Amino acid sequence: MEALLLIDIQNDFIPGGALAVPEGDAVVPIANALQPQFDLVVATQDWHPSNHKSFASQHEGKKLFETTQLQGLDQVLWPDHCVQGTAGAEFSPELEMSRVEAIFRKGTDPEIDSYSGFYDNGHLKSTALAEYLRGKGVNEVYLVGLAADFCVYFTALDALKEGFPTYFIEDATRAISAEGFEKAKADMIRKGGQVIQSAQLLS
Ligand code: VGL
Ligand code: ZN
Repeated sequence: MEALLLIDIQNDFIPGGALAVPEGDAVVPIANALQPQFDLVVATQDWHPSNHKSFASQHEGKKLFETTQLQGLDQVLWPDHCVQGTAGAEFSPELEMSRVEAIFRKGTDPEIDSYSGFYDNGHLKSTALAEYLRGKGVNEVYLVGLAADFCVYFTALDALKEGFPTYFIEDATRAISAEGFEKAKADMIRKGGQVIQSAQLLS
């Protein structure tokens, strides 16, 4: 049983959005084309309250993209993004949603960020995505979406920790930073993740 996880394919991560990932829109047609190849399709949704502490706007005197400490963890301060109920938090209107069986929301606790679809950044609270996937009989996880160097990367690391063979579909992701992505990719491979291209699945 193979699951495709659509990570944070939301308007705010697409050009024109509040935290636009360069070429983020390019992942949508690939994510759509891949879906029929999978037994199960699940999406994650970054879903922050407007006072989320990952927002630079919540820290007086701090600049966008500066790193600070939150709950004892390094925290990049982002522009306000994916605020609950706003258009920016919605999935891309071009994303096929008819086969998405479940949506896992994350980042709802204002005190801690949550890049992975499985846990918050401190691994304090689970979304139960791992249990859901096991309950569905999933034994391989494939990842697409945004951003390659943050939420897709951290979701991949947790999928590996949870024991799922994990495939990162590189051309169906885009990164915030090219440099950050190279490090993330090397780390993921070192930890047993497989980096593949969508063409290996589409034929
Ligand atoms: C993300 C930064 C902040 C992501 C979410 O989806 O990669 N990045 N929140
Ligand atoms: Zn976020």
